[in-house]
Amino acid sequence: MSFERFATYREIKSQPEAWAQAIELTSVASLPKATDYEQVIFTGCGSTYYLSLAAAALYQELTSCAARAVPGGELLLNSQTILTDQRTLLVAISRSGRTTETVKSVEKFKAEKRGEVVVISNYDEVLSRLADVNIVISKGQEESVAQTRSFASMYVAVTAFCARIAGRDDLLPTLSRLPEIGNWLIGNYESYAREIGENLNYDSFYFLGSGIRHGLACEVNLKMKEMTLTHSEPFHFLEFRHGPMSMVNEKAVVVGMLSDANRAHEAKVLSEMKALGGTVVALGESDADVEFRSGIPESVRGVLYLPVLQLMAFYRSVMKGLNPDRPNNLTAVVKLNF
Ligand code: F1P
Repeated sequence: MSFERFATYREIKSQPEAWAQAIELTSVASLPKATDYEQVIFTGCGSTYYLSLAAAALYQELTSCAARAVPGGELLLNSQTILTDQRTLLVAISRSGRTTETVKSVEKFKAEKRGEVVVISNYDEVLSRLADVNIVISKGQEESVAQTRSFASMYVAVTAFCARIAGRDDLLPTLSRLPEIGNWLIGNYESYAREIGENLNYDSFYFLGSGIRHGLACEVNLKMKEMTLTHSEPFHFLEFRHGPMSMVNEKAVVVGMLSDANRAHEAKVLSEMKALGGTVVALGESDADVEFRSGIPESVRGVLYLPVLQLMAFYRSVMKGLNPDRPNNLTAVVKLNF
């Protein structure tokens, strides 16, 4: 039976179209100026908190301005540990635009006149009504509870947002090549993703990513949990040696999201894990199990790590007889009575 019966499969495979819309919309949005703010906060929940982690790291790398990511629930209930009396730009990220913690934390931020709000979403919902700058990537909308196409579309929007606010419009033309490379990656590596995904001898997955890639490692870790109910954890590369590598054995898969800048240190970690019996899956621009061969600058090609790993989780889910569209215990939106 065709895998097309799953919304998750259709959404993963079609995501480059949503990336293109994200680039288009963010390239024309009127954005605030980084220098107008002493503090920049990114916020979201679950997948979109992990997206915020990736976004804050990229924002700081490109602008040299301090940026931080916090869960919506923390910004709502523990804002005294996050906000100062400094002028603050808040970037709120949410697929649905309806998650209670994210909406309520933005309402509170505005009521306290803390600064301006940028919203990046896939639905023009209540969160968008609170936005000073509202970016809605409708082609990222999805049926499946597990975020794949939506996450990637918002991540590409964040990438373009950070490049533009940093005054790096020179990076925008390279961004426009992402969709074609995404389609090539999916075509070229789907069988590889399926081979690893369908191998149920594996019982644990570790996702290693540092710098602007750490938030992405957290996200693919969540995909593996949500879709396959498998033990999975994200780590910064060098951190993995400080205890967690005790878990590596023949049943473990260690996924490395290699950078260019620190490749030697990162590849060393992976080679040590292979020596411990782990199966290594390395992704990077070149010399890797999954090679992007993109020619796109490292700071703006992070989305390329996602499709193959999303497919890996998808195939494992189906092999385990689960439904990737309806993860155990989860709903598409968490609504709370506050
Ligand atoms: C956030 C979220 C997702 C999670 C699940 C429930 O939604 O927590 O991260 O994977 O789908 O909703 P949103 O605010 O991004 O719509």
